[in-house]
Amino acid sequence: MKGAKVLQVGPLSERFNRRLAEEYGAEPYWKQADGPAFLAEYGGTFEVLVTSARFGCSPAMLEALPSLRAICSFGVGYDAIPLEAVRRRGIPLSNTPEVLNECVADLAMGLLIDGARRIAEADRFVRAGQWRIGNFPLATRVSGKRLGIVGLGRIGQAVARRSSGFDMAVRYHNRRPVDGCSYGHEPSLVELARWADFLVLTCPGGPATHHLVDAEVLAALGPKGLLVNVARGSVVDEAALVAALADGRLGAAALDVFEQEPQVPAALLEMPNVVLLPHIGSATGETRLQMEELVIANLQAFIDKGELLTPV
Ligand code: 8YV
Repeated sequence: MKGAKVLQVGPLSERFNRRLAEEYGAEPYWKQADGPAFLAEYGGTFEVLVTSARFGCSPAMLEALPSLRAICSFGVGYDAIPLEAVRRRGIPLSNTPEVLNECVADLAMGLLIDGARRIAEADRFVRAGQWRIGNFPLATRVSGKRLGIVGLGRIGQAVARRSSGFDMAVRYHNRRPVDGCSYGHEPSLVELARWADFLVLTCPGGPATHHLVDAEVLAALGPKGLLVNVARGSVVDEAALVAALADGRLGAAALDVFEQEPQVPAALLEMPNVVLLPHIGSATGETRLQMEELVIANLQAFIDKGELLTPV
């Protein structure tokens, strides 16, 4: 595998782009003026693809890489990679699990507190000089409330751990109960939403969870409920979310992810009871560095031993 030809789909940090180019000779796909023509000419030479949760790999790109032997992706989610075709061709795929759990869970709690206590809205209130005119309206208590978690995986469990500091009751919705888990498993997402004050989404994206949170779930969460999404925009029916917020069937939403990033529905921009973030769950200097190191460790392990370190 020495000198494996590496193709990098999209730009990551400047530091990481440089490292991949200098140490692995990675070819920057995004810099090609005509991507498909480039793949038609050179696609057959690449053996390893470096990509990310954001850039993924289109089915057409996969097809244009007939010599591909491994994919190393930056990020934990791999819903932007055509998994079935990858598996069919026996191409191993690595992601960057674990290292981002704490930062994504921290952000979920931040969004939850912001959504309930209206922190960003109160900040806008002060900046607009409105404090001199009157008091900011009352918000919603965080401590002691009911937290519903959709997808109690590694990140969901990190959110649950944090919530104990706020004396919250926790229940979760997964397809199957998690072994040895003391939180209550709720097989019906609608029932979980009905029970919860705050519903936090930490499940994977992809076809299995597409529009899992629909109009019925949002109505069950209710006019006092708060939806927090740090998972994928695709998990929520965004049109139904906008409608539920617009007519008060849902209380509030705090969102780090959207269906068509970086597009955010215009209606949400106008709503005071909505917190909007630009997909920054894992975006801290510390975590992004660890994610880069884990991509490199996978790449190097594949070059040295033909095996990935954290295959999915
Ligand atoms: C991305 C993410 O890695 O890990 C994931 O699944 O969504 C993020 O951490 C980041 O946006 C780069 O694609």
